[in-house]
Amino acid sequence: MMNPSHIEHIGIAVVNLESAIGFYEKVLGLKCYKVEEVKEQKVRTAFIMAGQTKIELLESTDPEGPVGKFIEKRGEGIHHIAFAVENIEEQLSHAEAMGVRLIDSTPKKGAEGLDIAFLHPKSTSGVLIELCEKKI
Ligand code: CMX
Repeated sequence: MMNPSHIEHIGIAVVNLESAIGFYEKVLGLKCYKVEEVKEQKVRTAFIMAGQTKIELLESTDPEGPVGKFIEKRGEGIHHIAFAVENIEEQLSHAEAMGVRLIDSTPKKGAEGLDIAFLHPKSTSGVLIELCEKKI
């Protein structure tokens, strides 16, 4: 079993990072604590904490990247849910053995230094799921 300890973040695809940050800061009164580009994923990300829950805003840096294609097909909105796990490589093997289609068979480096890997939404009732692990 994967037994995730918590939802690490909720990813939201946006067209314009600065204007989306404006909504969260000026309307909701939350604070964006970091903006980071993740070149490998072709996104710029902004992080906001709402209590213990992290929101990751995602702006595409390339129309052919995953978030660019998502926005073109579906528009802005919730893009993925990320679960914090331990031993991410073992969790990927477990998921594959359970018949889940993996997007990443080995972890990649994501924002905030996390090791990340995605499960395909066609195997997960339509929700793109990210596994992530903070390795020390
Ligand atoms: N949530 C739910 N469904 C999604 C989806 C998402 N985020 N993205 C695509 N899909 C759906 C598509 O709508 C499509 O469904 P239909 O066939 O019913 O139309 C299906 O999945 C497959 O789509 P596709 O067009 O064949 O494939 P794409 O080229 O759109 O790629 C995916 C889809 C999920 C494989 C790709 O987006 C991917 O590799 N994602 C993982 C990486 C990523 O999202 N990185 C950005 C975040 C990085 C970070 O958090 O740091």
